[in-house]
Amino acid sequence: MQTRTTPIRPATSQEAIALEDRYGAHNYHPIPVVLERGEGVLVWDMEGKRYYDFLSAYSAVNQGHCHPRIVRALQEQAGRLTLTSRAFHNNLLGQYEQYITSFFGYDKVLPMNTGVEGGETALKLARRWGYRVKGIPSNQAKVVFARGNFWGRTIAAISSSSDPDSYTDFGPFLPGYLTVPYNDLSALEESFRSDPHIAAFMVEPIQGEAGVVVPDSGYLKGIRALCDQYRVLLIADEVQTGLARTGAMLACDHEHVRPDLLVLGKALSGGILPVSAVLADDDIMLTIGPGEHGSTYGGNPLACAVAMEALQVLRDEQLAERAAALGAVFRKEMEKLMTETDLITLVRGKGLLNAIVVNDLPEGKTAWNLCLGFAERGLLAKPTHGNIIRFAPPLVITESQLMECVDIIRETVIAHPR
Ligand code: IF1
Repeated sequence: MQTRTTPIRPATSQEAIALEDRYGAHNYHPIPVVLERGEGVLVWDMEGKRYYDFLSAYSAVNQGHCHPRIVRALQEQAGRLTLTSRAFHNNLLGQYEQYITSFFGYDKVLPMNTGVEGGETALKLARRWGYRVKGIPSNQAKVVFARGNFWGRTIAAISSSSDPDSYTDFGPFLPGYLTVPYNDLSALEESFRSDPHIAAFMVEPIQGEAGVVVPDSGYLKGIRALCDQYRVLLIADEVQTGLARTGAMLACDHEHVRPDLLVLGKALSGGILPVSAVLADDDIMLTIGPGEHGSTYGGNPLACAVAMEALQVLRDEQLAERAAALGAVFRKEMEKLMTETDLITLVRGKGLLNAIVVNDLPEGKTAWNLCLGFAERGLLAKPTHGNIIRFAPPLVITESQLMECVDIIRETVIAHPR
């Protein structure tokens, strides 16, 4: 007979970690902190210790943890109607679609849930457009990616990855992909000239997981020009860089570049539930007809209510402007710190998406140990590739809070044994 079990409620962080270790897949290696509450830029662990969140769930919490307006939108809708599937209409989907397409200036939106579903949707739209508009022979469409990309964990996503941790022993991989070095326009043009069947180039305006790699100014404009010249669609993966994070509503805005397909996710819901979206004009979007793509939760009324409020908060609280101003302050402070220690060899970023490169090998432990030190002093961050630490607080952070965090970073770095 099945023994009735009720959830075992851990009393301490240690007990919570033990439960995860025993009963959960080991597909992450988190900083050993167990969070149970969040508000704005602050989070608290199970023992009540307070931290500044300097990761923002990889830029999904740009509006701050549990933003009251977004939570209220969730609560009001959750008691009314949460999911209908797309077998029927719902009263919020059209309102949301009009709102988000006018917000970003596109004809239409295809609503999905996770960022990688957004990327896959953009890939399918680009291939469809390639066959039905550009006239690429059936099943011969290519898509170009930049090396160092990260757009999720599905087989289609890792098939474009240059990171062995992402793709090793998950093959065979998706065909029809070409890769070029990031931030290299001549290599990109070379790939466009090498194959007449290229449908699209998918790229992050700043490479997040690669370690906040900011390309030369003019790179995005150069991509746009090459895509126009060779009739290749530009897919901008703004899942991490979008929604005010880099000091503009979109990272593409810094160079006034309009992608053909715009992929959004993460902060599109303010970190409340998975919401993603692909925006495009009719000549691309209408290549997919009824019943040819979708998902159970895509465009659900709960997501629509939350996403509309999350977008409005970005505007009302001028979070892009804040990110631009405070990001400049943060990088200046990090550059000052760089003169006080040889532990940091580089500071880079845009807006409040920044990173420091630590003076150690990628397989070294310095970055990890610094993050443990930050946590002890009340700041949460995590290394990306080995020796790079990403700093990305919620965009609602105040200047005095930011300076408190700069002090925590400085204290930890200076105190670190050399
Ligand atoms: C994990 C990384 C960041 C993304 C970009 C699409 C997606 C992501 C530019 C897919 C997702 C997440 C995935 C998450 C950790 C985090 C991450 F470290 F994995 F690489 F942010 F840099 N495009 N990034 O950054 O969105 O399907 O996850 O909603 O997998 O651990 P998703």
